[in-house]
Amino acid sequence: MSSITLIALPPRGLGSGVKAPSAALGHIVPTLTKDNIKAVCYDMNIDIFEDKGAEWYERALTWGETFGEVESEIEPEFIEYLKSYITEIKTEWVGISVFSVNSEYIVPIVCKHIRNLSNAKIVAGGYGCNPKIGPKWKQEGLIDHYILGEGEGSLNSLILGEKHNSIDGIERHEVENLDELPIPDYSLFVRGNNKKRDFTITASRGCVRKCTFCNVPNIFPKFRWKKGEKIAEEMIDIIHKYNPDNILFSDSLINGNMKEFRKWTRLMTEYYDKNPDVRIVPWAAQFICRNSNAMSKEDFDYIKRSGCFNLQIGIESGSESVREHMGKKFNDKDMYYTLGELAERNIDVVLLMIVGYPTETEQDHEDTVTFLENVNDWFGHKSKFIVNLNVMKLLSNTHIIHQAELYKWNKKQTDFISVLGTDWIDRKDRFFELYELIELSKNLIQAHPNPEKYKMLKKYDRVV
Ligand code: B12
Ligand code: SF4
Repeated sequence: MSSITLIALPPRGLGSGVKAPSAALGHIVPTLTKDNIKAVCYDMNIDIFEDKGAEWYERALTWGETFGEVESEIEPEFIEYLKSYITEIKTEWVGISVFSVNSEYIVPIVCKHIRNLSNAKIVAGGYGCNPKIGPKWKQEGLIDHYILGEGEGSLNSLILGEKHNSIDGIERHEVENLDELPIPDYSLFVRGNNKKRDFTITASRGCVRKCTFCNVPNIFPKFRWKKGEKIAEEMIDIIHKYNPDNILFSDSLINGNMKEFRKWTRLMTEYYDKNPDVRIVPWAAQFICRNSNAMSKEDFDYIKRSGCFNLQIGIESGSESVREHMGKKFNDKDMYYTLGELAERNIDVVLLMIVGYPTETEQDHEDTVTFLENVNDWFGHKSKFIVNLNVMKLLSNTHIIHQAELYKWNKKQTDFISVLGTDWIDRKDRFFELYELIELSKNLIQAHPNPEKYKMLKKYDRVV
């Protein structure tokens, strides 16, 4: 029987990053078991957090994120920890799950440790493994193979010796029909990470929007979704198996496909109504504002009754014109309608905000200030509003970076000069705007940036 040890690398971040076991492993495992491939799983995030505590985890996070430049004294301690954490490899394969670019620094350290322990073949995958870094790791002998895109099916092919375009190539694998995927399995973590936790469900992959600043349309070119019945089935399965604290959706937008969203929120409401002994498990997800024709008040009732407690909404800016340029496709009226309906039902909202979008004028910035200063009063203090402020960054695989005729930027991608906005929106100004917003939104709960970490990263001149 073929076998693989799957390791989810840090850092994934505090909060859900250390509370919910790796969704990647949870999703890949049952497809492997279906092919009779035995899997053993490690989630380094949860385990480090439990073994070393929150403060150490956060310092290690900064060490990884800054590629060893800040908190560098953590490195020997991390290596020591790794030696006591993974002491033997009994499988013929090791799969490392590289959650994001921020895990790049950890990959060589973990791979060298595995090479010292065994002759297992190593394969890397996950969003932190891209067409540039995968071949580099392979060439350096750190890994034997890399797989781009989704691991369901592609990893089976590698282990079973079958050809697959996503192995050691440039093509990303995307599962065509999400309804054919087995129910996620979180039972194979060596440290029993399946107890008293949050669990992730993926109801769709990709996105129905194509916002100019976002890399999702490029990462997942095709929007794919599961049927409402399948989503409800997965939720009920997770509730019965693990009695989770919360269910988290990994979707870009949980209400991307309204038809299926409506279906599963109704099915879950009916399920709870019919089974009054079952605890209603709170769920959270990313969400988009829609108008009242697309989402009725009844839809909001089912959102609440199916257990929703928190929605993260990419409001991005208080200015309608900035949002329009971004391609968010909702106006102020839709936004007030959505936030109002959520407030009526006491559902908490994380406001994801971008500071210094290239077309942002001073007036646009003022609109954001007004929004953040008043949002609690406007909606009667019924929902908790949590603000997540980020400085605009130009990501490489986005629509906006290709609009060279509109924007000029210097060699540092994070510095750009807008010819559409007021005068300049350079890096310093954007930071100034960020500080101002942090100050002015003190009436709100601040999710990001964490002031202490922000100081550290500022020192390093790197912005998250
Ligand atoms: C939920 C989420 C989070 C949660 C994670 C909670 C948790 N417990 O896992 C939180 C909020 C903590 C988080 C944090 C961050 N995130 Co995030 N996150 C997501 C999100 C929305 C879903 C991830 C998920 O669960 N997907 C579902 C699972 C099933 O998919 P998966 O993990 O990608 O795994 C699949 C494949 O990647 C592959 N795969 C994975 N591992 C392996 C291993 C092998 C061997 C193989 C073959 C295949 C394989 O197969 C899996 C199954 O299909 C994605 C966007 C998205 N929609 O996917 C962004 C995303 C992964 N995050 C991203 C980023 C950048 C971050 C942060 C760095 C943000 C930041 N600046 O702080 C941090 C990371 C921590 C840090 N500070 O360093 C980027 C990564 C891009 C990149 N190229 O690196 C994404 C893609 C968002 C984006 N559009 O840019 N995130
Ligand atoms: S910002 Fe959100 S809504 Fe827009 S494309 Fe990205 S994931 Fe979709």
